[in-house]
Amino acid sequence: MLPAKLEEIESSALAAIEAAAGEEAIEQVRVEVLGRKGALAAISKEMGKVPPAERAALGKLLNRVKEAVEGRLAARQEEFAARALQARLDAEWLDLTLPAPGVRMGSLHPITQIQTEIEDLFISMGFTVLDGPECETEYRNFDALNIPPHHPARDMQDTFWLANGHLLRTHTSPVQVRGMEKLGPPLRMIAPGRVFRNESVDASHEHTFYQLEGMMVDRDVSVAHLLYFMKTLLTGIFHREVTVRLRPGYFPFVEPGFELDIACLICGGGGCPVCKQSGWLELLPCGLVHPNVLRFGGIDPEDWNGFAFGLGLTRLAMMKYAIADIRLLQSGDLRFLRQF
Ligand code: 2NL
Repeated sequence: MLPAKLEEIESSALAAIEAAAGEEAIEQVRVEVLGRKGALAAISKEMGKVPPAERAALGKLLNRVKEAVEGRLAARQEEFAARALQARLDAEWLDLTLPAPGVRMGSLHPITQIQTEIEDLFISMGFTVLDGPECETEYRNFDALNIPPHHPARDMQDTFWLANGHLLRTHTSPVQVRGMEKLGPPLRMIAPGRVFRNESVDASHEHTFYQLEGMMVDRDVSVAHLLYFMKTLLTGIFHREVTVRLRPGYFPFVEPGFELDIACLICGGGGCPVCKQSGWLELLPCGLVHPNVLRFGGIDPEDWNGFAFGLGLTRLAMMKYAIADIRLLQSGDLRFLRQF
């Protein structure tokens, strides 16, 4: 009778182990079958009543059942442990060959790119790159440039005046005035930087924009020198030969003064909306430095003369990259900036 009971315990224990859904269910089977008050312990207690002749065989059977159940328990336990490990591996799986997410290379602002390119070109021709304050005196921004006291540029409408009587520079010319004072003749310098005009902002006007001015002072500088450097500058900017024309232009700080136009880059001179059908783009005001300006800079115009020019970096960036709205350049909008 006991052997049959043992067989019954074994088969129901093995069935329970197979059916167990997890480690807890298995532990329950272990307690019920192998535990101190379990089914096999109960059988052991009854061993005393078994006739001695059958006792050895029964003991053997008991051990076999015990080992069989223990063996299956251990195997199932391992299976559950392996399954749990696999689930964790699946959950934590990483493809280490993927590029790291969210890492994006930054880039220089389009105006900075153009500025750096032009700086490198002038450095290669012996020019010094100068920097100066954005807040300037009326003297350096206007008087020293031969701009008369009642010139419209000095008007409240055009200039940001500060409470202390100083102003936000309206061009980078004051940096060049400082350059003349500091370097003395002969000199070659450029002054790139941020300038300010008191203007209503729209798609083509900003109160803040970028300019690059340049000047060379030496003995017997002529319009031929000016033209040579301007053509070299334009070839450097556009990476090709450009056709230029000079028109007279008036600026108080140069005499003679010129407007340098280039043949339209879009239509090549035939006429299109970009050049307003004229075939020409106004690009580079320039001229020979006015003797008064040299004098204000501490340079004797009897011994020295020079040329100067002003280049709108903001306008150049808009032309180069076909940017329709000037406000994009200072918007900080990453959708715009990531294109460069
Ligand atoms: C402009 C102005 C020009 C200059 C700027 C200059 C500076 C000194 C002396 C003489 Cl210190 N000239 N600068 C010369 C010619 C034209 O352009 O508003 N350009 C966008």
